[in-house]
Amino acid sequence: MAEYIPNIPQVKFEGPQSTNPFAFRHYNPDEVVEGKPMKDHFNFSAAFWHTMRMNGVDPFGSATMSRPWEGPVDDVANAQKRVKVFFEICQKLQMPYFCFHDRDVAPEGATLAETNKNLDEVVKVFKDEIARTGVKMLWGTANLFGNPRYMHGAATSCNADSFAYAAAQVKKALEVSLELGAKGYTFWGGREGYMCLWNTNMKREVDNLARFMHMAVDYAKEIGFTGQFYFEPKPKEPTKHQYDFDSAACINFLRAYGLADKVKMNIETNHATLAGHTVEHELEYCAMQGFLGSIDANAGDMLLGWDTDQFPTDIYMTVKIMLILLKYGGFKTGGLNFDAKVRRDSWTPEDVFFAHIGGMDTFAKGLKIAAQMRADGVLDEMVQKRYSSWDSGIGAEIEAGKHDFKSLEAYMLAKGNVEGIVSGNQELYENVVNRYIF
Ligand code: XUL
Ligand code: CO
Repeated sequence: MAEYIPNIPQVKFEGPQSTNPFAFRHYNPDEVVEGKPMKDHFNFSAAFWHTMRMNGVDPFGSATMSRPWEGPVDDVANAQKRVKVFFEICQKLQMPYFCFHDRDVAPEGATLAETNKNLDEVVKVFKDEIARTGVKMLWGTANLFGNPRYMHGAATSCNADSFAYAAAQVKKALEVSLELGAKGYTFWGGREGYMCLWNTNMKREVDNLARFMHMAVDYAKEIGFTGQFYFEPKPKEPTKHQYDFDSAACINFLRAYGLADKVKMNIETNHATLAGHTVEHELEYCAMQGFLGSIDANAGDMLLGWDTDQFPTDIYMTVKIMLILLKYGGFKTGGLNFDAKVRRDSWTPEDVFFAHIGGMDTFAKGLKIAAQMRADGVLDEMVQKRYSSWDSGIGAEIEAGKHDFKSLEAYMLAKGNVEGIVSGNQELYENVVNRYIF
């Protein structure tokens, strides 16, 4: 089969000593860690919207990216060719999964019917490429934010027609996800939020968002789509306040509206930091309540207050993520989707490869470090000791439900004061972690 980017080689594992920029130094897909091959710990996925559609436009300048395969017009034929290039990239990167929004992959037509027809034509190519390469769809989603019809939001719009159009779009996106064998479907709020509370009926908007998600869940059931639904939090951008602010807000929403058993969370690092959290905070919060579904792997820039969607290269971050994933038994349906883009001045196709290789390698090394830390059990032991007052005596009695305020007052009156307070040893913990990292 003819290659579209013949100058870029197949990326392979060459080991930590390799200096080949097109090789993995740590990501060795079949290497077994904690009883399963590395590749199954990650379920790495490429995001079509960034990998294939980001052209470098920003508010200050025009497109910069060189993408030699792109034709002069964005028609269906060009979109179909782009899909083939995408699968070549996935194959060369040993990327097992991909994700896309409906509008990433096919151009909009003059009517909804025409747009759906365009999508069908491109989906045919996806189907062939999936069969040819074995690269699979992690989750599908719909772009309910780009078109001006969604300027006030989609499911939370003040305009009922916008809601109806969005419903039609998600209906189609679910059918496509089913046809392509996607393992999930993600709701990201797009413009589901507000710019100004004066003009906003918050209750009506949030009620309608729940109504919308119920319709999606019901339709998935009707057509036999059994993929996992995910809700992806983001506190701000494009609106000043998104309703899916963070996992605590999202999980509360899912519980309040009867969606808790239908939808899990998709956590994105850069969204976590925009919310004033860390990704590990968000992951732990979801996981401890049984809502951890999938991860959008990227990183923000702490000096910039927006969603920079950079590739993850911070080993501390990947160690923390992998520790949580390992602790909770890993992904069931989700994966690590690189919702990340190269910088505007990293304009060559090669840069797309360097970016993904760096992300995959940083996670692979993070996994190995996390597994070693777990095998040695040092941190666990230290934390367990810190909480040991709960393992026997009064602590064990409280946790067994044997006490109330009156009995605890009696206990403290007899004892006089608190005993056994130990140091937090934060600096020691940090040194222990560093022992594994360098
Ligand atoms: C936007 C974002 C989206 C979702 C899918 O910030 O993260 O790309 O991941 O709609
Ligand atoms: Co995302």
